[in-house]
Amino acid sequence: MITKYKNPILPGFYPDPSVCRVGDTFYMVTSTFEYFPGVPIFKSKNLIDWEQVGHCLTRQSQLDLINCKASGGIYAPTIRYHEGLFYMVTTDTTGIGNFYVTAEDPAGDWSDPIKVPQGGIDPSLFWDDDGKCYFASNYLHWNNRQGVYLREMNPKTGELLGDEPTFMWGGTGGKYPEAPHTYKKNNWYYLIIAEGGTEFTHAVTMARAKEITGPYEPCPHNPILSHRGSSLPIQSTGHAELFEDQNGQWWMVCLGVRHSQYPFIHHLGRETYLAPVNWDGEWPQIQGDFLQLCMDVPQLLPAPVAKQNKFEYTDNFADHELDLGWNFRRNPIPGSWSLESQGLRLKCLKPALDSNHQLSWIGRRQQHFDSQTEINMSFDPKNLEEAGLSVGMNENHWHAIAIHAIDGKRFITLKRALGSIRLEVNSVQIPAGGEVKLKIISNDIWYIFSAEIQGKTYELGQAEVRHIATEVAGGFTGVYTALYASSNGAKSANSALFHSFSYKDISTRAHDDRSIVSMVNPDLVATNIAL
Ligand code: 6LW
Repeated sequence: MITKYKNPILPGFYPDPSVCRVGDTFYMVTSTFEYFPGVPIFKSKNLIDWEQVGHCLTRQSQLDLINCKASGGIYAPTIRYHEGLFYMVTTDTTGIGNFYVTAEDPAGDWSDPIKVPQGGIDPSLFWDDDGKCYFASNYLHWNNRQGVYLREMNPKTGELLGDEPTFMWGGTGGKYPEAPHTYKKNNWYYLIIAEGGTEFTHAVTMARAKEITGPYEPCPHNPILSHRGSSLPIQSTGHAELFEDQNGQWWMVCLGVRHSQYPFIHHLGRETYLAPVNWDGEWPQIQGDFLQLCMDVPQLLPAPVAKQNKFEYTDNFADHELDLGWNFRRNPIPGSWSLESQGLRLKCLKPALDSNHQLSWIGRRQQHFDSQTEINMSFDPKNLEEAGLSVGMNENHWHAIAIHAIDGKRFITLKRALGSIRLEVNSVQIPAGGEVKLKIISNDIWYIFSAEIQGKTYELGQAEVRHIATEVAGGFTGVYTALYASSNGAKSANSALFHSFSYKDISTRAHDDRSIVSMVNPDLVATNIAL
């Protein structure tokens, strides 16, 4: 029987996935750049439904992002399990460089960072059968040879052994040979890497050797995965991890992006995709050669698959802890936010929404093209204070509905940042006091903004998705919708209270991942995944 599942398995900004398996449970981590806490960790029994169990970097002593610019901070992590301990190795590109943390329980707490004194990015660990542990990272410039470099490492201390790193492989000629992972199969050491850059020309290539130090011979059918030059709905596929399930079936996770418009843009971020992999004896092959939004699999793992996650979310902030899907941009200032009986309180801190300092800002990833975000909040602004709901890529590319004051009266304004341009698009006076509902509706081209107070709706206008997309804003991340409060540089003891947040998938068209199965072929609903 053919079973189907939907890609991406993690929609929205979840790039550079890495997976390890312990028994019948899979664990996955992804990159987080300037966002805190760093490196979410998910677990799954069936590879389709992933439950976030925590973050690997939850303390400022592990991750200091205070001066981190957009798309700095944490690059690609690798997760491994060895003799009772989980290891997560990554690079803090604006901090301590390559390091790893360990935990017995993946939900945490994770250890303080152990620095590894080898440069480059995309670090990876590999334990050989003789117990030796190896650290590999990619260097763009080392002895004039770009590629993956390997060194034996003491996993208790991070100390590197031997005189200098060994060059493993530089790929097939694409730029940025990176994202190395090493596996051992049938007495061969297989090295998988990404090359071509994380854009349209991204590709996954492989090589193998009889000794871990090489010489490595390339796979005769490289790249083993690339969507370059194709018109497939998923593009930029690369940065892959291979792993075997408990039944001997191999799988790949990798990043990819979904575009809209022409020329193409993407704003949801680099997402996590899954593909079954077959070995022709010698080399791995992606089933069907390419990643699809809806994949056929001979067999899914037997864990119950009730309903593939729609990634919708409602929060009344009634729990004592923040849901794991919320992120801060840079480390939050202690005491600047709190959960109270009536909701989430954010203090009006001096930094404005376009500041690259620590903000009073808390956001969640936009995960669908067609979405609706709604919040209820109370805020009584004075002077320069403002608070509201934003949707954006980084400090210089966002749209926001701001509640603020002019001459002691309360206003709502649709504001925008487009590079160095700041715009106030539409401003309306609203009654003083009372709860305000703010709403953002999106499709692949527009965001539409409105507010409601005392039963009256205020249409605030619309703004282009393109203006906050990666192709305009730059970087490696994806769009967040966020709650924020600021005093725009003035002294303030004021705060905003957010009572509720809701995010829904409202897709009605085939381009959106979560609707594609029922839109394209209603028969598929009858598979053993209840969609
Ligand atoms: C990451 C590199 C990459 O370190 O992008 O797409 C970089 N691949 O491997 C940032 O995510």
